[in-house]
Amino acid sequence: MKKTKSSNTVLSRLQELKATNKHQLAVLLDPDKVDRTSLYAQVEKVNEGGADVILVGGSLLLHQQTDEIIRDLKKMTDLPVIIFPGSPMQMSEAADALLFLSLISGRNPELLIGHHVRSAPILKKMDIEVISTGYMLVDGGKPTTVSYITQTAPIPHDKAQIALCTAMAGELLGMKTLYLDSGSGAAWPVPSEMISAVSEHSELPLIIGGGISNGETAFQAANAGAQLIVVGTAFENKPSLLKELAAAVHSCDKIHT
Ligand code: 1GP
Repeated sequence: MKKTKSSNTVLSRLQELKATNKHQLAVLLDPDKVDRTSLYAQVEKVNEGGADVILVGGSLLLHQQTDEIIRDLKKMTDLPVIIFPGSPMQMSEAADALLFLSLISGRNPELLIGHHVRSAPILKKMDIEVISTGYMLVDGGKPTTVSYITQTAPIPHDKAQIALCTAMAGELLGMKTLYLDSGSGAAWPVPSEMISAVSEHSELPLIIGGGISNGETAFQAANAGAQLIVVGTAFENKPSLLKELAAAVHSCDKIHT
């Protein structure tokens, strides 16, 4: 049988990380903030910094350039490129995988199932790995673009039990991974207690992002049980920080072996 990108390569890798207690760092590139002409320099910094994965996505879509950016990216790096879509329009067959996000912490039907109905027929025709993802927004200490755009209340910062029950529901609904996000530029990252509560009671690989701005917060997320740590704003502000973040995330592998 012809091996295609729909062969679950990215999901298998995340599951393997969970099974072996390993951790990876993802850099989030927002197509609205990436200039195609300076992309090469950015990707060099990602490669040099020791990141393992590139996520592409953003809550707004000011410029229709997701597909062009991803095609360019795939020529510049061997790292897996995963779409983290802020809207159903953000898709590209050139990517390795797409996180098919259902905002399970919210009660906005469009973001639970509506967008999915519109994008499913297109995705079914594409040669792309689609990963069903329970997306959970967690209070990051200030309003973020994602909380405003989605018009949903995030899970309170100190309510790990709500996050845990939501994660359990996502798992029982058949989702394959969970993304806990305190939103881009959050003042507080997702708390370690919440990450460990979800990680200990769920078989699903965990993606954590929002407000991770230094080695210490990256380490805490990985050490609490996240497999993939996502960094956007910190990389945009200071690309040289990436080495510290990657070292912090990868140092957890040694602790857990
Ligand atoms: C946001 O998880 C991402 O959806 C990344 O957040 O920009 O704060 O790193 P930051």
